[in-house]
Amino acid sequence: MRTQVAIVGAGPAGLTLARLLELEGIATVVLEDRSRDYCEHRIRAGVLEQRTVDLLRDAGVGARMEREGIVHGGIHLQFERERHHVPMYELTGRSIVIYGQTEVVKDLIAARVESGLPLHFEVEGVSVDGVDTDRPSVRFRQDGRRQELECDVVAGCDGFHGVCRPSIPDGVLRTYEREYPFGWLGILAEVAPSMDELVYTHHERGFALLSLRSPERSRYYLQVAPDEDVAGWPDDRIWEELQRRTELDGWTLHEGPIVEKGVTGMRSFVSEPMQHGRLFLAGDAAHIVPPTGAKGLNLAIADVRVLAEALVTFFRAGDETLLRAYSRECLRRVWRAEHFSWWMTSMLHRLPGDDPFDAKLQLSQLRYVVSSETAARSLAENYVGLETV
Ligand code: FAS
Ligand code: PHB
Repeated sequence: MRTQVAIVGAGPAGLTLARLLELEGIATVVLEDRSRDYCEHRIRAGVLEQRTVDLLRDAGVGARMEREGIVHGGIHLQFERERHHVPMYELTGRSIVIYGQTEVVKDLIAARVESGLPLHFEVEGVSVDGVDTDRPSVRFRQDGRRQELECDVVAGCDGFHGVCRPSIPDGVLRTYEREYPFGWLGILAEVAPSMDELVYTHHERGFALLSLRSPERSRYYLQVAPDEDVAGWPDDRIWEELQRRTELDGWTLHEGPIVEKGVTGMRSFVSEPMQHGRLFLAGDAAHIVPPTGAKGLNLAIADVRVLAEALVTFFRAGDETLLRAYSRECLRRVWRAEHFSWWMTSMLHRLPGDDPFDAKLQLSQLRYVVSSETAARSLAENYVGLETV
């Protein structure tokens, strides 16, 4: 087998890169170790920046997103039993769109299948070789048969636990990491959302987030211990805790059947550089952010926007200038998102030790954000996504 770009991973990064290169006539093969059903139903992100929405629409995969996506012009911050609106559209001229990552992945897979281009699910034993040469290759097994995919470039879009980053020789990468002493218990409930826009809540019992997936389906989160056992959280306990953390005079949190629940840990992580020889890392394969800033998915798309442009120049004109600058170009945006995600996380979560000084600082920061247009605009422009960084 031979192609121009071997893409490892069929998440948002890999599938979007495949689509962008398809539109430029560059040959790709996508290799994914899980099933199509798994990829299309793994519940993750829910917030798309305007830049992401524009890219997906311009790439011809945004029709259903335009129909079903829900446009929001702001978010709410709640603390000390007060709920304050941050009018992001008013402050920045940009909105966000609520459209689940599962739906983005379904749309991208459907487009790939419709184009009839190679997308192999349930491959096994993927390994990357020869990235220090100009003829790298990816080995894998499918249906028990060993295969070797020769290519010019490998795109490592295989997430935090993938094989591409570890295939870079020791001593090349510098990593930066912070694990948080808490995680999120997320639920998907068959009940209409009880709020018009997302509500981020600071509470002495812990953080809570009220989000949604559609007018009929709510997506809510509770701060829990990083190793919390979801078995200890029957539905009535989840609703009781959500009620306590988000209570507000004159407002009701409506309950309904919980159809999915799970606990996810939180970390900040960056691996530099995001490239080595003919291997280029994109998305969670290179960096992780705590989901408080709703950046993970958007950052993955931002990476492959840069990578696609660099690969087009390389294959069209044999010019490697943009490819050599790929990591430097991406890392400015990555670190801006890392800082913003850390800042939102530190401001809103109950910190270990319950130091009253920490809580006072958090409340002062929140009060400042909702009372100063300058502070609110700073939060808003980071949240909706910066055009330039
Ligand atoms: P992904 O991890 O999505 O995709 C990588 C793909 O590579 C996967 O399909 C995987 O199966 C495949 N793969 C891995 N190893 C492979 C191998 N050896 N061979 C072939 N394929 C391989 N972000 C937000 O903005 N908001 C959120 O609320 C949010 N919640 C999250 C919850 C969880 C549990 C997790 C893990 C992440 C969450 N994120 C959230 C972040 C998430 O949305 C990521 O940023 C986003 O999926 C990044 O996309 P990719 O880089 O494509 O990586
Ligand atoms: C979600 O809807 O899943 C979501 C929204 C905002 C976040 C994180 C997750 O910051």
